[in-house]
Amino acid sequence: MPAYDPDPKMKFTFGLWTIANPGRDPFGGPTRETISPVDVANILGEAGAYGINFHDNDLIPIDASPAQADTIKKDFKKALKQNGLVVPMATTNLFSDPVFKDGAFTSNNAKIRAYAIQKTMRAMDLGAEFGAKIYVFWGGREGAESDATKNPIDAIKRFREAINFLCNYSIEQKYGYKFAFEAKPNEPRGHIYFAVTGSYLALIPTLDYPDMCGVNPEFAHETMAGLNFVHHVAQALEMKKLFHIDLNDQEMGRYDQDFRFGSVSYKAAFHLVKLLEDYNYNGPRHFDSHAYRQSDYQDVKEFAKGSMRTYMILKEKAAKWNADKEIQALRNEINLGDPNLEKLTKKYNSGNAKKLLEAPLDRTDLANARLPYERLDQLTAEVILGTR
Ligand code: GCO
Ligand code: MN
Ligand code: MN
Repeated sequence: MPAYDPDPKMKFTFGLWTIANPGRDPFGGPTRETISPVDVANILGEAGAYGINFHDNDLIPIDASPAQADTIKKDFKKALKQNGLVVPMATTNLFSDPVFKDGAFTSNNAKIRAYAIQKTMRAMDLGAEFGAKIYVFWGGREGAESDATKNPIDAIKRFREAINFLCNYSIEQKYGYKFAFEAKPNEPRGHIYFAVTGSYLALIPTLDYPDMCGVNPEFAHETMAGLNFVHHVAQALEMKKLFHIDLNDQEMGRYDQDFRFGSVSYKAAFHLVKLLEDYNYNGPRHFDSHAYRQSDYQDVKEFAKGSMRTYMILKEKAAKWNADKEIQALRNEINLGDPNLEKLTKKYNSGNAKKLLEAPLDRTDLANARLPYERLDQLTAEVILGTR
């Protein structure tokens, strides 16, 4: 029986904000006591994680004095070292403070937009101090409840301008950051701009430094909107734009639940892990999820261990699926090649077009090809359920 221990090569990370989440929700206050960044490092060290990510204010409270900030940083660095943890990603809190109530980079107020950029520059300095190489942008407050309040075209232009500015800052400071944009359809705003991962994939080629920029899709976010998360990740992977990923779980059509990875949709989680492993994704696998509000910190540690363990189990299942003779035979049966036709359609030229128009393709005949998808899906289910 394999141990399913977290493999450092998987780069399993958690957020300071996730492990230290005290169980607050919109209807009730904290159910767990407040813990420090050092406590989080100790929990994650014991759980066997690879790293910790943070927003600027997860580590340094927004109103901390420079002396307090120094002490916090010193203590946290020590705890990271003791627990063998790294900080691969950093980000900015551009959503909690009332100043961002109507957006940060897309605010209607030029001073607030400038403040958001300034706060991000400082947060980038902080991340770099801890060795972070990925910088996440989640525009939690970039949106609107009423389109009477903000021009959505201006919002796109303002967002682009801020990112171009910050790319230049990173380059000038030699931070070597890769930027990763995280989409979400709504919550906390009624509507958030750049609602799905594909929105950012479309924005990136319009930026000044498209090579520096990619995406950080989150399982819960496309799923909330009833979309297929795996397909969004596939598009990012195919475009070589998957710089980071937020793993969690979510029921469709609900609020942003941020459940433990693999706790709801085993099948979607399986296909996601299989996609990441088949295509050798080698960025961090970040769990952006929260333990149940009922849990104490001992149970939060179980939540962290469980997230990584489920990934390792599904990784093994994906390898089983790939090695399964019957599954592979079915895959060969349904993927019908035709070297001559494929050569014709690979590249357009008038000769190929003429040949294609003349090709004898009988639709009634073609429709008769067998597609035993019930069998294939059942075999997939059995691999996941452990009977194969
Ligand atoms: C959410 C978001 C956030 C971001 C985080 C990093 O669940 O609403 O995913 O957790 O990922 O703020 O930018
Ligand atoms: Mn989320
Ligand atoms: Mn997230």
